[in-house]
Amino acid sequence: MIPPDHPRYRSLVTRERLAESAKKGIVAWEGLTAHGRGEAFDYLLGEKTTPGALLAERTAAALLMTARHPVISVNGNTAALAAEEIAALQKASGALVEVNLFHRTEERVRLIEDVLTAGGVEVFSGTAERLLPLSHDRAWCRRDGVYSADVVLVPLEDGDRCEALVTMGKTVIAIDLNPLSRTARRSTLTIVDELTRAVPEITRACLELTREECAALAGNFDNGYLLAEAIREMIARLSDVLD
Ligand code: PTJ
Repeated sequence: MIPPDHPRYRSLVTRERLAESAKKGIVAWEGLTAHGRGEAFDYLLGEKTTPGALLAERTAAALLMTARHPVISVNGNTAALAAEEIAALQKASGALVEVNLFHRTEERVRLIEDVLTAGGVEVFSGTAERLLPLSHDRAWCRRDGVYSADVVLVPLEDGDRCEALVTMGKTVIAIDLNPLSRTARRSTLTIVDELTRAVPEITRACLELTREECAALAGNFDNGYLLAEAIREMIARLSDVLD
């Protein structure tokens, strides 16, 4: 039992949720270490959405709203932490939601689809094929899903698939607390924020932005600047601690 008055209550509950999901086979064991890495970077951000992240989230909404065929690609960590938030984003943006895993087994795909469905997501679950130019199992996707998408949102991604998707001409939006990761650097747009803060902000922006605002944001962003802003936030926070 985690007492609600514990100063790290939210963080401890999240860990507990991930550990339980790992025991059920929803989250890969490796997903626990990925979460720990994310938490460390979130400390450096002060565990809050920075102005640069908010701009990236509004830009992500604009890209999803102006897309021909937007797809949200979901893995184990994302399903365990944010199934309901993904359902709300799907409703606001009209994007397809597809499960794509790094540590892929048919059983995990089914378990994760069930978690998403229970959270209110309409899962796109046609037959997967090995369609992406990758030697690992993230190559598996659906022909009418990620494969034919023009914009793909990839929370907690690996750099290889980002690169492959970008090479295929797709706009790739990553959510990654580590602004130095290959994923962050290879994506078209990177949101340096925690998943469960980022997704509701994207949803809010999908519901609020006008058509003109979407066009302006989607047509004019600089990922290098957004990544530099995230690093500047971390440096500023570290400097404050030293002062
Ligand atoms: O479910 P699977 O089989 O597809 O596997 C998923 C994992 C996460 C294990 C797989 O994609 C993986 O190995 O990811 P990486 O390469 O460790 O990258 C995960 C990135 O996400 C790291 O850079 C973390 O900093 C970041 N991250 C972790 N938790 C969060 C996060 N970013 C935002 N919000 C989080 N909650």
